[in-house]
Amino acid sequence: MGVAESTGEMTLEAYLDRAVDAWTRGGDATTTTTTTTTGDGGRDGTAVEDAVGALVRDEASVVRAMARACAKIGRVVRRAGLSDVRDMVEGKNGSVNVHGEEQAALDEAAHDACVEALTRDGRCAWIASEESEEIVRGNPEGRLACVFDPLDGSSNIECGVGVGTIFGVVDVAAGAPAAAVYERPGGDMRSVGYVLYGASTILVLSFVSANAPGGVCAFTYDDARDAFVLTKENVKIPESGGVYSVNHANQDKWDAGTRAYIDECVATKTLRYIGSMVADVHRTLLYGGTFHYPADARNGGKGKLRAVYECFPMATVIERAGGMAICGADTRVLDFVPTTVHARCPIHLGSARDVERLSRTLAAAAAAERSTYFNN
Ligand code: AHM
Ligand code: MG
Repeated sequence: MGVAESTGEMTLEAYLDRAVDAWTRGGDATTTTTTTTTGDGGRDGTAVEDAVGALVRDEASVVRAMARACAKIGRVVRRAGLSDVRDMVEGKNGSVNVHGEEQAALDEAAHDACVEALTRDGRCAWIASEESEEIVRGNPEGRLACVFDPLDGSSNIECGVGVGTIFGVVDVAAGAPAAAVYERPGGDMRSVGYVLYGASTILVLSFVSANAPGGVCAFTYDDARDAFVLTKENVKIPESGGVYSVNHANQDKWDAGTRAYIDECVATKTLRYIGSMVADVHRTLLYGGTFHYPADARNGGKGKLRAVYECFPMATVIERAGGMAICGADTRVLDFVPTTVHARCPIHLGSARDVERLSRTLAAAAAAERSTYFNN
């Protein structure tokens, strides 16, 4: 299935140490190989390199903080049926989140766990969450920002379906305003990842340093060691796949191109739709095929999913694994520039050959629509 397995017992901690160390020695921080940049095989110690090195170390620290928060969230999610947690699942906390949805106490607890871990870590200048209207101020001297959806798909939690945390790290200049977190294309994301709380707890991570895109790795949480352990390196999405994933109930609200592509999928592929983005995208990453949340007639034709902390990290993982992610016929998700931190964008992602075909279908439908318009 296009995945290089590596069952070494390396923990996330050790992986990040190795990555930082490899960068310091002059290599791609996300692999074990190093490249020589100076006569003695190390960095040349310029001020610029020192600054980048500090950023790489800070970034590793932010990823560690998110992983710690996710381990905590995973332990709570796993106990979802037990009385104390059930009260959090069922108990709406009386407030409504920024999207007008009733906010469950569990979403809020997951948000708090992430904010607390990042605040304690102290490397982030800004912290943006699906569950917070405002972007949270961190350390004003920090150069990084972390964006996340603390508990995506939480409406599925009572039936035991996989839910997840999605996150991304961006580099903001020291002293930059909160808007620096989102007024930029999705392609600016550095480290990205998600944690799937499913049959096991899986962290999928692409750690970036020195602005070189890292490979995609998967870690499985080991309760006994309270650690994420590296279980797959260099994950690659298959070039095409036999599965498509979309909420068919919305089909009458899609544009003609999306309908045409999905009609083709109905005839040639198998449908799998959990309704939980992390679980649906994780399956797509491993088995290939496509996942869609298209623009539809609701939400001003923008789709449902949020650009900054849902679509961008997921699109980045998929692209770094060799796949594609588009908003429309010829627009990459990672070229989209949001105007608010909670902006929505349409998303189609998955195997490169399948998404290319979709892109051609969308373009053909748009051209047909234009010619009908001009001929009438
Ligand atoms: P949430 O952020 O409120 O949990 O909503 C996001 C979820 C995604 O996980 C999933 O892809 C999508 O909503 C499913 O939406 P729908 O029920 O409209 O198919
Ligand atoms: Mg969400």
